[in-house]
Amino acid sequence: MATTKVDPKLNESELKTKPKTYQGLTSQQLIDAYRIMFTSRRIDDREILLKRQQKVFFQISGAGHEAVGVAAAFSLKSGYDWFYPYYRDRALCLALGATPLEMLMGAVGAADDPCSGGRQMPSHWAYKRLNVVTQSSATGTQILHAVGCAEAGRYLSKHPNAARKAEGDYRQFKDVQFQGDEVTYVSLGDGTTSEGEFWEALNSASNRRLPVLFCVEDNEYAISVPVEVQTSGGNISRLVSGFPNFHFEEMDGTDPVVAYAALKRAVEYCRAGNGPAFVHAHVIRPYSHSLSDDERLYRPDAERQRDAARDPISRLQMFLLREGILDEQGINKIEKEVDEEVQSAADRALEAPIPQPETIHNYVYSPDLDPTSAAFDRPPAFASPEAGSDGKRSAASQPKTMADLINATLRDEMRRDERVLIFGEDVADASREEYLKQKLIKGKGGVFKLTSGLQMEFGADRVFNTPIAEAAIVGRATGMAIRGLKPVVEIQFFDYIWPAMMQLRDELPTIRWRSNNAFSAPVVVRVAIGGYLTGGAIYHSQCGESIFTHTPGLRVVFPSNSLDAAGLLRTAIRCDDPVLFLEHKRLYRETYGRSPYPGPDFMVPFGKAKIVQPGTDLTVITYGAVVPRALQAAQKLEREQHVSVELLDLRTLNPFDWEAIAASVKKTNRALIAYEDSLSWGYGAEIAARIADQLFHHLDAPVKRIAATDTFVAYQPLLENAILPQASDLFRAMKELAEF
Ligand SMILES: Cc1ncc(C[n+]2csc(CCOP(=O)(O)OP(=O)(O)O)c2C)c(N)n1
Ligand SMILES: [Mg+2]
Repeated sequence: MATTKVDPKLNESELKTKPKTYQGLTSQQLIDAYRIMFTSRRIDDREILLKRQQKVFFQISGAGHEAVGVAAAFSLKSGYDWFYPYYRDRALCLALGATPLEMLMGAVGAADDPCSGGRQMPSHWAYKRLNVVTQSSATGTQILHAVGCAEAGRYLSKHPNAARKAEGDYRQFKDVQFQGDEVTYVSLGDGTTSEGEFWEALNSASNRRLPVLFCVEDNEYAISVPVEVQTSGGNISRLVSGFPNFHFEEMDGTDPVVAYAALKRAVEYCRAGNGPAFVHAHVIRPYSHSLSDDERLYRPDAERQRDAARDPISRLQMFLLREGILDEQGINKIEKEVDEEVQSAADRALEAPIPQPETIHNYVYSPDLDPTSAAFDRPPAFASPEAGSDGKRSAASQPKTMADLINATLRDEMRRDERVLIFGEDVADASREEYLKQKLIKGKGGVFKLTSGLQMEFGADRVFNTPIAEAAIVGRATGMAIRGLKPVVEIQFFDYIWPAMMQLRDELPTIRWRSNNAFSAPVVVRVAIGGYLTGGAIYHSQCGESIFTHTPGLRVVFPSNSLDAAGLLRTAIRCDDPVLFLEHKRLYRETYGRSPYPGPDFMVPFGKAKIVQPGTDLTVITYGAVVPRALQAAQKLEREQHVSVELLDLRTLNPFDWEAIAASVKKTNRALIAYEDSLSWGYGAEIAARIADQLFHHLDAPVKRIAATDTFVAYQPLLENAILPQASDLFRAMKELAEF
């Protein structure tokens, strides 16, 4: 282990008074380090015992990773810096201030487990008071959150007013704190460096010079797969060495003194604002991957013994003895105290109350702010249509497209709330701002121009382009929202949302539930969706909303007209839940459903359908671009057959307005669900099932669905027409149902 060289200029008396340090660590800190590392190992051992006794249900150990964890905690500031540790970081969390009791409460799944209240596996750390942020089991997703976290810290330093609390929207429930020189720590294993999100995170942190400290804890295995299979050439440091603006360290992570020296340099670099740091710590994994794994199946004894010789606990013990910092008695005393503490923590954890089954629904959504409530029901305030002195109607009173009103709503909300940020692909007016300043160009502002002019008004801090990296767009937004910002990000086409699927399924909607309400991430994700474009073809026409309505925790909105788009987008931005805001491309500039500007406070609550047309003979339940087509069909049916159709536009898909559906079906006794996505397993299936289940006695006919064919959407317009539901298809289906 490394020791500090004595400064030759010190005279003898100074030498006597100046205590010896080890790369800046005092003897006392090394004793503390030993206590923490030993505690960490003992908790692992205790959990393993409890697992064998079937008193805990899973175990993931931090064994072999203790030294680097303690070194990281000693070089950073608990509750000041931000931490995205992975599951092996038990020692880091103990060193930051988590207690053995808290950890063992996680192992037994106790109600008071601060990480998740018994919802997540043990070792999924989350300690709000320490700025340790909730993590999932998905390898690598946390790295993008860490980037977003660092971006939030920087943004708040430049826009301190954004941190102010405000009444009446999500800000009331979202405390913001930041330090000018905070560092964000994120750790991961060697195998996790193979994830694309790791590279997306490095690229953004590098390019934006963010104070993120990436710590790779390389134990040479990812379950059974050795590092040379994961990483070309077997060394991740070599692969990342070309990223600009980084500080790099590679060291023996089983030696706390060596690890501390490296981490201290890395932290100093980040804290000074120079950019990110990459610390590559070589560690060992003396226990198998988890208790579900037996490493003897793929690692020979000799290799395991080689690792054991580097065990950080015994190495530090030897070091303390050799340096005369502790004698055997001192070591024994610490170990005895730790054993007693862990024993008593285990006893207490085993007696701790477990969560009640009826609490399972808590915190899927915000308990504080209900977007279906009257607080989100605000009438429009249209400008007076009276002619001005020039005889023309005022511009604001002219009917506006959905594109216009979405743009206006974004502008209003950015003016009102400095926490709102917009980013995505092509959303800025121009990344090369000087062109705008010199008035050489007009600016783009989105491939559909929905964000046009926003960068010019609010600056590149608040509206900016990102790399083509959808996971990074959603992952960074999640990290920012956890810190209290309100990212309103754009996915350019629904067809390209899939790289972000892990973030949209396993992260964003789970943050609140899995942390038992300790953290939340109310991001708005705007997505251009849908077909009927004539030429959009398979990769510019997809729907697929039911995949997201099938995800608890995510609000899904799908407006059919300008006014609803404005009112629902405002609700999405002001509410306290993550929202997927689906904007139909075909409707962006449609003549149907235009509306004058409804003012800066107009809101439509979620979960309230609109009766587009009242009727008595059958109910059509639909949304999005099928609404105008269904209306056309219904009007024709009324004209030609005198069939009176009640047309419901759901407007929001999760939550959806079951009361409106039930009231209508009870009146008409016939239901048709019409949607643009392919038929099978689509959004209509759930509604049809509920009607069959709960309204069976009110039905005079089978519940019908009309939707796209179970194919993709083709380019040739004749094929597209055959694939997507047309007004003529809707007419036929309504007529058949009415005649049943
Ligand atoms: C995205 C994802 N894929 C697969 C898994 C299953 N899994 C859990 S841990 C792990 C290995 C991780 O290895 P490494 O990053 O080296 O960390 P270590 O466990 O060795 O510390 C795998 C494949 C997962 N949790 N997430
Ligand atoms: Mg590993």
